[in-house]
Amino acid sequence: MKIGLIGLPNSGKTTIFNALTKLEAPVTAYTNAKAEPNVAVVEVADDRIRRLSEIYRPKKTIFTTIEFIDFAGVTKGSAKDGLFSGPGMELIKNADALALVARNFSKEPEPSPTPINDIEKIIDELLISDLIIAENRLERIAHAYMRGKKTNALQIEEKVLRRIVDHVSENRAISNLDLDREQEKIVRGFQFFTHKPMMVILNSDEYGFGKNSDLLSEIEKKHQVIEFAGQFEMELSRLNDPEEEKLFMADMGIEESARDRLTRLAYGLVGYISFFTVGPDEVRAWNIHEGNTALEAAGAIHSDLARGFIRAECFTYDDLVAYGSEKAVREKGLFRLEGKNYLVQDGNILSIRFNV
Ligand SMILES: Nc1nc2c(ncn2[C@@H]2O[C@H](COP(=O)(O)OP(=O)(O)O)[C@@H](O)[C@H]2O)c(=O)[nH]1
Ligand SMILES: [Mg+2]
Repeated sequence: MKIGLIGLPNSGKTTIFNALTKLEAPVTAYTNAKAEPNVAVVEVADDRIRRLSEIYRPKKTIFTTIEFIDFAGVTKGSAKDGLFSGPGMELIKNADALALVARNFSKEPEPSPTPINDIEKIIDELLISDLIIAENRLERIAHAYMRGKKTNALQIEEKVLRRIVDHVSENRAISNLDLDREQEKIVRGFQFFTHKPMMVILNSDEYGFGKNSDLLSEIEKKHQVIEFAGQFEMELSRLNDPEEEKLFMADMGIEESARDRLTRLAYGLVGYISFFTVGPDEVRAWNIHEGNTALEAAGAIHSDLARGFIRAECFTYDDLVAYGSEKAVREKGLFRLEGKNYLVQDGNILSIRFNV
């Protein structure tokens, strides 16, 4: 999963990127437009995988990963190109979800924090950017019509783009638009910003953290939101001493690391679930979407497994842990054979029988 961090300059994107990735990208005021985007891949610390690894003692243990993109292309007030331009644009267009960082700390020479306004400002920019893309495409479709290329496919595309233009013009995100499967596919191709799942990270200072329930409820009316104490959590992530980290976190009333909290929210937002494959060679976590079938899970592992799919052997992580071994799970009758339409559940352990 790829998560793009966006927000106004000096909202703390790079600080949060560092907290999430334990990296040390330079945190610098006012260098945004020129800076390269920071990109880092981190493992999703799923305790279930650790436990499975203890049980199976495989040669390799493979976690799923999240790629964080600290997008540096937002420049203040350059109306001509829109706020979103510059290096990293392509990276952010490929993100599966966006995390909008809103400043809720004071820092000279920035004015007092106005997170609600900042969120709206960024969303306006995202909407404008989407509108421009849709209108440009409509123009090109009109040209094609004039050259006599009024195909069925183009007409379907035109229709959905017109709906998008109307919708976005009313300041509404494309993710709220009801689209059928075919339309969804067309729209996905444009990688519109407001079509992506989005969360807000309220970046509060150490002193205010945990005391912003009114502000959080206000943001929650429109967005999924999570509060970070960015600066503090970046410093925490640099301690490299889990025990000390825990003590400091407890002091602040933080129960889980920033990365774990964000990961949980992002999985929910994107609709991801995890299933596992186990054995003496490899214990591995995989991500698919909620509602995906056993056949789709097989395809996530390898296209051959989907092509030659026969059955999925299936049991659950919870049963394995409850009864202690695969053998015990079988004896309890909790080891099942599922067909290709079986809806895979979070925590399923699968073994695909196939034949190619
Ligand atoms: N007090 C405080 N300062 C922060 C926090 N997060 C970032 N900063 C400071 O705000 C400035 C801008 O942060 P940076 O991460 O570079 O913002 P970016 O422009 O969005 O990438 C830096 O001086 C940071 O040290 C925070 O949570 N609290
Ligand atoms: Mg930055």
